[in-house]
Amino acid sequence: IYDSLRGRLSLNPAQLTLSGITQFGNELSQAKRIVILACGTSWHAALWAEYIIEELCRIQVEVDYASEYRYRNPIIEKGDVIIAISQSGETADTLVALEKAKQQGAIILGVVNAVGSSIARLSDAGAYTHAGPEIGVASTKAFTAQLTVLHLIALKIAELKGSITAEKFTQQLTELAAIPEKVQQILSTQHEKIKLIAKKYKDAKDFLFLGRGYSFPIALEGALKLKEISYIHAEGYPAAEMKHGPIALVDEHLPVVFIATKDFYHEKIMSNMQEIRARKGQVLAIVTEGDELSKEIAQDYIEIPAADEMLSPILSTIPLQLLSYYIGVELGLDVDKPRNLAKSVTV
Ligand code: F1P
Repeated sequence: IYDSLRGRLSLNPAQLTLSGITQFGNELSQAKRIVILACGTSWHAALWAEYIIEELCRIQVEVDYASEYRYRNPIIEKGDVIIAISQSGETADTLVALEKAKQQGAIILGVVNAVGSSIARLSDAGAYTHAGPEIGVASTKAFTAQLTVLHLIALKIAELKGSITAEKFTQQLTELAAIPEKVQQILSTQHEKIKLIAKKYKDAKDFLFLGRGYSFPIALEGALKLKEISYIHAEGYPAAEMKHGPIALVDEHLPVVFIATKDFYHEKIMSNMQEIRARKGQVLAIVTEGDELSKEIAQDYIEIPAADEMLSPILSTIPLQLLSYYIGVELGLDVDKPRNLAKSVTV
């Protein structure tokens, strides 16, 4: 993960060429709407990109499961741009959805890992994530690479559109360039702790993952990784939705994983954690280093370095992936080849 991120980050804004994207610079900067299509983990990257593109570029974004899009009668209008996200580049649902959008005249930009794959070939242009092959079936480093590349694309569109200042552009690139070092820090300082936490929670039958704003898609991804690798039932929700139903699930047997890093929503997340504690749920929180208050509320916590609130989700993903991995190992499962899952779903 570290190398894949480090390889392509530069502090020099002039080097943010993204030629595949700039080729359609006019279409993108004038787009009325961007529709992002993907499945599984890639769909979570799409959801995160919705928040980032709307924030930085002020363009309306719609995110859809390719597996649904292909079966409905979607509306594509002149001025819409489609972004397809796929690790394998071979996911049949995504391919069929893109063929459908293409027939309606949409421009397709691919954010794909596998060079020369079917989705890459079908796309008019795009940006490869170049994360290297995933060794296991479940998407992990491809996901953090997707977030990185989608952030770069959002910055490029924002630059072309003039929707952010030069200072903001440079600040975001600088923050992004600092991410690999912080990932490395998490890997070297939190590893052992995550193993112990995995041992403690391995027998839980259900998990809830909660996050707000930019961290909400990460809560969904944390839950999916646990299902895929450890076969434990898990649900991800926006933390604010908890009171609209999922709170009924909370008792002393339910671990609730919070992405509780310091951001705009932090106060609210802390009160959500207290609500869970008050109902005897077990709180495991991903917190920003040195955030003593959050550490006090949670029974267990994993610390990650402070980062820009848009980019901190890249960091919180790492401990969640490790948590699923170590729970799977504790349960004696083959974490690289989970049952029933295929590396690329081609049917
Ligand atoms: C989509 C996906 C993966 C998942 C599994 C099945 O793949 O749902 O996210 O981990 O491998 O396929 P892709 O289109 O990103 O290759």
